[in-house]
Amino acid sequence: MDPLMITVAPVGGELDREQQPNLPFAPDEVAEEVARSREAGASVVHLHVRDEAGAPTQDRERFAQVIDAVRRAAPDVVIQTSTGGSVGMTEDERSQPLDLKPEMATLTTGTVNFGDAVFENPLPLVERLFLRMRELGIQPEFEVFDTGMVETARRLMDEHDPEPRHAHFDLVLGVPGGMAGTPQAVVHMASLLPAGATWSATGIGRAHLPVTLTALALGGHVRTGFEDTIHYARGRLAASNAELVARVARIARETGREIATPDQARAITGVTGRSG
Ligand code: KMH
Ligand code: ZN
Repeated sequence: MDPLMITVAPVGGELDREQQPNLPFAPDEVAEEVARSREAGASVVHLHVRDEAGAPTQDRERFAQVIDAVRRAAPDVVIQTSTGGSVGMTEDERSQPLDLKPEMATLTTGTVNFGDAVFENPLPLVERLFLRMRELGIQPEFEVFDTGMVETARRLMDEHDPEPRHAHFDLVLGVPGGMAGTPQAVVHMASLLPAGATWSATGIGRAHLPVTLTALALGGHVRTGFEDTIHYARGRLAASNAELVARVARIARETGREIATPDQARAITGVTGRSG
């Protein structure tokens, strides 16, 4: 089994401080959460950013500030920027952080209901984001919320990659409107991935632990953090992102699984070089 890659998603694009008072907004706050998560075992950070008022933004300059701060606080962590942003953002808004050439970026390969909203990812938009990532040497993490999104990722690679390339997926399960966050759903999704692909899993809200534990049992990787769950346990908010990361690392070590370093995470996911 590969060592366990833990991705921390410390900010998210949808939450506010009424839901989670410790949500980091300012660049230094985000950087501190990433550094503590890195110490606790995270090797990758999935980044969203907020403006001065704490509102979600995909602004390029704001991303540059946050990435700078993260680089100072946790120099070796793999930085993965979001292209999903928040529901309702335009393609132009969402694609801005790609200009900074992060090592990785997320790419959701289809549209999904997202609570009462719709996370819109029409195929032409997905294809444009994919091609831009290929052009800039950014490794996509395919965020798949249902089985059709796996097929679309496969099709994009088949159509556009002259040579087979490594594919890395994140199974995002438990979003209201998407696939259920059950062990059975993790097993089924993992069974559909292209041969040789690597994957992590993200359980949203109350699906967090069932999805996390199933991913660990199957030898997959794990994402955690406030974006995915604001709670540590039922009725108890998580104190920090690092607390959530530390729990995953602890369970993994208890079961004999090593924790990946950032360079091991680069090798696992097919990141080819540090550029961002
Ligand atoms: N905020 C969600 C609608 C991503 O970062 O690529 C989209 C999301 C996925 O968080
Ligand atoms: Zn995200």
